[in-house]
Amino acid sequence: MGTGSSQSNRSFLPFLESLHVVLLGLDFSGKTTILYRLKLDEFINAVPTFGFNVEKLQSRHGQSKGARFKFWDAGGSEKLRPLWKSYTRATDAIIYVVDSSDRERFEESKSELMKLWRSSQNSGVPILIIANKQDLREAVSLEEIERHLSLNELRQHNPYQLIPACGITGEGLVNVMDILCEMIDKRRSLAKQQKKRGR
Ligand SMILES: Nc1nc2c(ncn2[C@@H]2O[C@H](COP(=O)(O)OP(=O)(O)OP(=O)(O)O)[C@@H](O)[C@H]2O)c(=O)[nH]1
Ligand SMILES: [Mg+2]
Repeated sequence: MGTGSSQSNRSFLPFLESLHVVLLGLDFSGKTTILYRLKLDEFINAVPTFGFNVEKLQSRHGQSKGARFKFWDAGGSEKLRPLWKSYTRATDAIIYVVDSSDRERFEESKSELMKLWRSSQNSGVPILIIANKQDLREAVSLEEIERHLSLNELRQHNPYQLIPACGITGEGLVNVMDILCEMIDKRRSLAKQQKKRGR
């Protein structure tokens, strides 16, 4: 939980099924740019998403090598946000993208993130927060993002990690699939233990 990237030395056997991941965040935060950077390892000049993009991805390196994912990238404009609920139903993880340079909308971004963690269907779902656009001069630090989004409150509801990134160059995104696998694996192990104890 908290900031930082994957520290574990453990190697993940690829999950048998394809993992369901949803990319959410305000419009213009960089979700679609990140999706295609992860899939193609190149910069795609994205246009605003009216609806959603769905892509199959496979981890090519690290502890998660071989793991398969289905990424749902939902449009973030205000009109489309009510649809986010339908993408997060039974998701394995959420990636929440924040434009680190958009100070004027931190409050709005926090409020959308809060709705996610307050929704019972997202209870315990791991959230990877990407502080995107770190290449911009106006970008704020991770500590500031943590404060502006009240991540100390999120900690009480969902496991999360916060990482800095640049969707244009791909900097910071190399470990994304490792981090997702580690968080998903942790959640499943915890659920198994709780089930055992309940017997
Ligand atoms: N400088 C900079 N620009 C970025 C970065 N990531 C994305 N962008 C730009 O930000 C703009 C919005 O990116 P999108 O990927 O379309 O954003 P989105 O979150 O998918 O937006 P919606 O589909 O409207 O929800 C584009 O012009 C991208 O090129 C980044 O890390 N740095
Ligand atoms: Mg988009």
